[in-house]
Amino acid sequence: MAREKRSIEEKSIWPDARQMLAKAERDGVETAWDRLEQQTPHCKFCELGTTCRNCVMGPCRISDKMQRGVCGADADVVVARNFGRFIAGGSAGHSDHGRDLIEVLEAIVEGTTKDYHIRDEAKLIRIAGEIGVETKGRKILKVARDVLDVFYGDFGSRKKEVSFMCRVPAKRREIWKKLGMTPRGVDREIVEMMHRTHMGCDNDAPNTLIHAARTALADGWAGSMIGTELSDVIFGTPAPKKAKVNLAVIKKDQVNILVHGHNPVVSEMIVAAAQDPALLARAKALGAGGINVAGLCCTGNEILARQGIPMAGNHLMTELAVVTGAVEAIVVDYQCIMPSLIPAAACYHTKFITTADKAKFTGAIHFSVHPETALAQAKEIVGIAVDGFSKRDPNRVEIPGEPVEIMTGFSNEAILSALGGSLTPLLDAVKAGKVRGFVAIVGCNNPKLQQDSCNVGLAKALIERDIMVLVTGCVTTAAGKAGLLMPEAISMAGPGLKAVCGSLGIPPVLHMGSCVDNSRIIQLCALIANELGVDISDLPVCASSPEWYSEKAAAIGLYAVACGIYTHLGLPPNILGSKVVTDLALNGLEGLVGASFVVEPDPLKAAELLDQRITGKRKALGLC
Ligand code: XCC
Ligand code: SF4
Repeated sequence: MAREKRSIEEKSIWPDARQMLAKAERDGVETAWDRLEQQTPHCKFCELGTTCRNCVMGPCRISDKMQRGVCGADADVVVARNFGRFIAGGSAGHSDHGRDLIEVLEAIVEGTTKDYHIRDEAKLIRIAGEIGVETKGRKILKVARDVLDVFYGDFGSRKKEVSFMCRVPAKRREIWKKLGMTPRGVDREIVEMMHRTHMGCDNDAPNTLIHAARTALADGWAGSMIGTELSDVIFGTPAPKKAKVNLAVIKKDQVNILVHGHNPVVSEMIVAAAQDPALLARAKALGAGGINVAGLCCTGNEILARQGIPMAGNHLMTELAVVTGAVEAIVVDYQCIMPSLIPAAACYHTKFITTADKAKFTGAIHFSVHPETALAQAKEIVGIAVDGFSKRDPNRVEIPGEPVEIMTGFSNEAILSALGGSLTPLLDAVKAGKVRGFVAIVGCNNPKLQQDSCNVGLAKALIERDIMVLVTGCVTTAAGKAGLLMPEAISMAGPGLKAVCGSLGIPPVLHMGSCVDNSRIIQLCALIANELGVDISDLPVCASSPEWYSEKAAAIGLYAVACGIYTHLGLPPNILGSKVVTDLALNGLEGLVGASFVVEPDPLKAAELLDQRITGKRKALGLC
């Protein structure tokens, strides 16, 4: 039986999405929601995680009737292997992104690029100090050379542990060591996961899952963390600033360029190129009032947090942004870019431009962007967008509503500086029960759920309970559109959180960046744990990904749990076909790493569960 057709109201909570969904229907543009209807019901075996395609004696499906694949693998082994590869995929995405930043830093050091610079030297020096690179009296480029060599080493297989293990609280390091969970090298853990899940290797589900956690930790404490830290070094560390969000940031009278994907390496260049006087003059000559760059998804988060570039939308808004009919070009790097954007763009005058050799799309205009030539290429790309303005059909343009104002830029450095340089005022507020705890709400949209209903519902329910919320990724846009990212949102918070945020002039929901920037959150947890002399699992801190869809979100969830952070998911991963794996995820991990997953689609029930967890942690710390 096919999934019931949902009304536009049931698809998304947002007026801008609803208006564009109606226009998409009129314009004949198919969206993710339409295709979900076609794809439903999904294959039950795949949903349960009990299909195996790891060799050609199969593919095999495991069920009560057929309890083993041709090789003899049972449901536990098959589910664990599939989940392990899922985690490897997510960890690979974040980490390969991190490596790209090392390569840009290398190009800076070697002088092969003039387009990128070290914008935050102080941060580079701080990082160097942490990872044991000599800084005293040395030129910044020499320090950078050594830092990037250490980071390249973190991807390899010669180390016993990745460099940023130096940030992990001692008790947590011990736990990982005992369990064989210490991440040694990014590529090594991912390769080992592929090896273990080949036929005839790791046939003990819990053992596979321990390695899955190690692979995820290599993402969190190396791949992603290197990505975040070097992005700050190269493009500047985010500081609080105001910006705007939703589809109305697309401007009727301007050339609109949307950047989509994850890495700031290209989007930062597009932002720079859009200020080029010659291109601006060309735009004016064609009757445009200017060149407007706005973000989508995580590369949007990167330039939003650092530069205050407006955010047009999150994952499920990407097709709908094109439906406005006012987008001259959509410029992408990699990850979370729906291939459906090619036919959607083709319905309008929108040019779809790819920039990464590892993420080409059939039918796109491709630029092989490299650090050596990035700005010149970005100017060429912006030029294509500008020229496209004359092809826009004004009769097909419809831009919904008004933009919403947000505050962004809460890096750990920014949070510390808002606190006057020390964590003490925040910890005092936690001890006094004014801020009862923290929940990081992260991740995506998933058309199986009403868009952003859970993301927003959970955030609101938590701040009401004096629990501060940290957001990254696609939850940012959701929180922003709901007005939660402004200091005025304290009116929706409980009395304690209201007082604390009010006196600091900050919102009760803080935007900490993109999905790789979840590394900021685990670093913050480590800082707090170290300050209190406890483990991360002792803190009144939880995580949640209410509307997740991607392999990367699963990797984030797993590294959060492995760090000792109780993690809520709005939808289960495809593991329910194995009792061993499911029990481990929901219960067994608690005994091993001091945290587990909990699955709950209802945001209010989820808030209650997270609140209970935080209450328990506060009690254990002797706080009321
Ligand atoms: Fe992708 Fe990062 Fe998910 Fe958004 S939140 S849909 S992973 S863009 Ni990362
Ligand atoms: Fe089937 Fe085993 Fe091959 Fe998987 S590895 S496809 S379960 S025979």
